[in-house]
Amino acid sequence: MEKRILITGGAGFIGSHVVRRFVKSYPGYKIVNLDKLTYAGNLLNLVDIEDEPNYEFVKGDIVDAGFIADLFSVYQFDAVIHLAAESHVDRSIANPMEFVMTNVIGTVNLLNAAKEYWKGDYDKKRFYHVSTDEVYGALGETGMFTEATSYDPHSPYSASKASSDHFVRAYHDTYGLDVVISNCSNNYGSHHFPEKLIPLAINNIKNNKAVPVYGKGENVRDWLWVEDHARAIDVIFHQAKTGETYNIGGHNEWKNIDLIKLLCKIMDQKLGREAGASEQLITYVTDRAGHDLRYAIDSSKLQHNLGWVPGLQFEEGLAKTVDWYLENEQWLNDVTSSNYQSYYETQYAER
Ligand code: NAD
Ligand code: TDX
Repeated sequence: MEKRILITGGAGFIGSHVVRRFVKSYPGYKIVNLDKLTYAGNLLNLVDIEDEPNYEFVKGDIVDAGFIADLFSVYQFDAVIHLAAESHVDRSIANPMEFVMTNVIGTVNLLNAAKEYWKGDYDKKRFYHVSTDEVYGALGETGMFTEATSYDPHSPYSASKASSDHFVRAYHDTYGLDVVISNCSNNYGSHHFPEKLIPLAINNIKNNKAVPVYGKGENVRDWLWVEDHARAIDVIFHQAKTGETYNIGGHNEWKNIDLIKLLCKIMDQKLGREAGASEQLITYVTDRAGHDLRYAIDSSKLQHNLGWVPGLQFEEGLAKTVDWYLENEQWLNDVTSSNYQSYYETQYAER
C-alpha cells in the first residue's frame, strides 16, 4: 500500500463523498473509514464501494482516546482526514456539550494519537482537519472571509469547530505535526441528512408539508456542490504545504428565501405540479438564536495556488440533488424513520 489513510466521519454526508473519491481514485491507498454511526452516519451512503479491496469500515468513537491509540497501532496510518463531527447548528443550541465532546475532545484525541504514533517523524505524514466557514462569524451585506479573517464564532457548533482548529494549529506550532486545515462554505448534494435546509425542504415539499424558513429568510449562505468539496480536499491533501489553511467556497451566494423559491420551482416541474403550487408551503417561523446573517468565502488562494475551481453550476446541481432524493425514496424513508420524527417535533413545535 502506498498510503494508509484514516478518514473519520466517512459515513456522514461529506465524508461519504470523500471516502468514495479516495477509494475510487487511489486503488493503491488503504482507506479506513472510522465512524460512530450517530443519527447522521449511515452505511447505506457507501454501499457502492463497501466491497472494494482498498476499503474498510470500523465502527468507533473518536472521544475514546484508548481506542483511537490502538487503531493507529493496528492500521499504521500515514495520514488522517478528519471529518467526524456533530455538524448541525440547531442541535448545538439545544445540546452544546455533545459538540464539545466530539468536535473538541475527539479532535484532540486524534491529534494526540497521531503525535504519539508518528513520534516526531512527520516525513510523508499528514493530519488534514476539515472545518467550516462558520468559525469566521457573520458578514454584513459586503465583504468575504479570507484565510486571514479573525475567528469570531457565534453558535456552540462554530465555537467548537473554532476550538478544534486552534488545537490543530497548536499541534503544528508546538510539536511540528504536519497539519492542513480547510474551511468550507455550505455544501449541498446527495446523501445530505434532512435536518439541514435543502434536504429538509425537498422532503417537506415532496410530502406537501410546511417548509419552515427562519426569520424573514434574508440570511445568505454560499453553496458548494459536495463533490466539488471532496475534489478540493483531494487537491489540498496532496499539494498543500504543511501548516497551511485554505478556504473553499462556491462563489454562489443565495438568500434562503430565494433558494427555497428556486427549489419550489424545480420541484413543481419534477413532480408535475402547477407552477407556484409548492411555494404555498413556505412558512416563516421564529428565527434561529444568534443566526449569522451572511457567509461568503473568498477561495482565491486555493484557485491561484492549487488550481481548484468550483465545477457544477448551482441550478444544475440543485436539480440533480432533487432528482437524487426523488429516486432514493428508500434512503429518505430509512433516515427519517426512527428518531427523526421526535427530533422534528421538538425542533419545530415552538417556532
Ligand atoms: P454529518 O453530520 O453529515 O456527518 C458527521 C459524521 O461523523 C457522521 O457519519 C457521524 O456518525 C460521525 N460522527 C459523529 N460523532 C462521531 C464520533 N464521536 N466518533 C466518530 N464518528 C462520529 O456532517 P457533514 O455535513 O458531512 O460534515 C462533515 C465535516 O465537514 C464536519 O467536520 C463539518 O464541521 C464540516 N463541514 C460541513 C459543512 C456542511 O455544509 N455540511 C460545511 C463545511 C464544513
Ligand atoms: O428549517 C430550516 N429553516 C431555515 O430557514 C433550517 C434547518 C435552516 N434554515 C436556515 C438557517 C441557515 O441560514 O437555512 C440556512 C442553512 O441552514 P443549515 O442547513 O442548518 O446550515 P448552516 O446553519 O448554514 O450550517 C451548514 O453550513 C456550515 C452546516 O450545517 C454546517 O455543518 C457547516 O459547517
